[in-house]
Amino acid sequence: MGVAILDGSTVRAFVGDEAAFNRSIDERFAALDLNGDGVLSRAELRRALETFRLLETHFGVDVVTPPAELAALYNSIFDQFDLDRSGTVDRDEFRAEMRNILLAIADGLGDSPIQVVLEEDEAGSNLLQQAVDLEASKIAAASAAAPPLS
Ligand SMILES: [Ca+2]
Repeated sequence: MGVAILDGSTVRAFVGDEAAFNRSIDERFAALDLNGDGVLSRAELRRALETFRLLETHFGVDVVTPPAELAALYNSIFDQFDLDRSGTVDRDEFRAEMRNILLAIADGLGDSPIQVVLEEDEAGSNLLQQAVDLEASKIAAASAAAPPLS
């Protein structure tokens, strides 16, 4: 767990780095596909959303959502992922919707940096944490390549 400064460009750069983004999303997908059939069921996706804690928390602040409302939210989110209405979410659908979600988060953040508390989940791969790490590694690489401006 740590604290990071995050704005929309951090998240957008992460989504825009297709190799890093797809690797991260594919790892997440594999971890969520509990029965290994190559697609996410409604229950598997719900578990995923609970892991992300996007609905229960708003940037680290716990909010209470009534269970019936949560169930409706999870159903509508599943329908958003399941683009071809097959009843399951495949890897491409998962990548596409995760990209949309992260870009929506980026738009929400805009240019105003916020301080966020990042918690390591069991996979050690919090997506916002990865966005921060990717930016930090690029800054480190850039400052190693050129002397700092002063
Ligand atoms: Ca599955």
